[in-house]
Amino acid sequence: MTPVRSVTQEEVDTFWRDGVVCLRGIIEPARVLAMAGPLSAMLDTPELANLTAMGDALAASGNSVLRDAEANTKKGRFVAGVDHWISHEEFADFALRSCLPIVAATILQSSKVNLWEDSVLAKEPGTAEQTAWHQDLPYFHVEGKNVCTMWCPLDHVTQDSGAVKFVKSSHLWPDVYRPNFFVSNMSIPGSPGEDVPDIDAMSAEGSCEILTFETQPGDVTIHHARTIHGAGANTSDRWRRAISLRYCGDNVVYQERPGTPLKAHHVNFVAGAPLHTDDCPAVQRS
Ligand SMILES: O=C(O)CCC(=O)C(=O)O
Repeated sequence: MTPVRSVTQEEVDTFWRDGVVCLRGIIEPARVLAMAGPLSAMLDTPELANLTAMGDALAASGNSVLRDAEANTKKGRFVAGVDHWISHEEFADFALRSCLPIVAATILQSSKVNLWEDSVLAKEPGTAEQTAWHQDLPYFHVEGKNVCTMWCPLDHVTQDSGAVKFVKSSHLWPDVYRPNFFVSNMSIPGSPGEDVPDIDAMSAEGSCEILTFETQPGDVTIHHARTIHGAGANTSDRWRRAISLRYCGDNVVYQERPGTPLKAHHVNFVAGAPLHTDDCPAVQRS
C-alpha cells in the first residue's frame, strides 16, 4: 500500500537532525482507525500488561512511580503489549502490508526494513501514569544506526492526553542508557551503563530541548531508537491509544542486551548476524 503522500527530503533530514519527525497525514486515517476493533478486543485480556498495576506493585515495594499528582485519584489504566503481529492477522497486516514499513525504509534511507516488534500503548481517560524518559535501543537486542519507532495514534492526542515528548537530537548523544520500568525511573537490574539522566531538570535549566506534537489519526511520529522520549499522564476524558512499530533498516545486526529478555520467537538469534527474516519479517523498499 502506498502512503497518502510522499515523504519529503526535509522530513528525512529532520529525522536525522532532531532524532524525530512528525509525518502529518501520511497514512489514511481509516487504515489506522481500522485497528481500533482489534485493539479493543485485547484490552481486558492477558495480551496486554497493566502497567498501572505494575506501578502499584513498584510503589508498594518502595520505588518511585511517575504519576501525575492531579490525576492520581483517577482510575484509568495504562496498558501495553508487544508482538501482536504474531497471532493477529490485522496487526501483521498493519505492520507489514500497510504503507508504514516503506515509509520507515524511506526515512531510514534503507533498501528494506525488518520488523522488530509492534506494541500497543493505551492510556484510558484519567490515567495518572507518565511514561518514563527512555531510549528504545536498550530494550532491543540489536546494534546499528538504522533503527526506529513509528508511533501511530488512534485518537486525537494532546499534551493533556499523553502526547509523546522527545529530547531533540538526543540520538546523537554518545550513551545507550539503562532501560527502566516505563512507569518508574528505576533501571532494570542487570542492565549495563548509566541511568537515563534527569531530563526534566536538564530541560528546566535549558540544557536540552523537548519536542512534542499534537497528533490526529493519520499522523505518525517516527523517532530514532537512541532518541530519549517519554510521555505525560492522560488527564483528559479521552482515550490515548497508539500502536508503535519498531523497524530495523540496513546494516542492523543482533546484539544481546543484558537485563532485557530475548524474545522466545527469535529462535535464529546469532549475535553479530543480520536479522533473520523468519523472526523479523522483511519488507523491501524496491
Ligand atoms: O506511548 C507511550 O506512552 C510511550 C511510547 C514509546 O515509548 C514508544 O513507542 O517507544
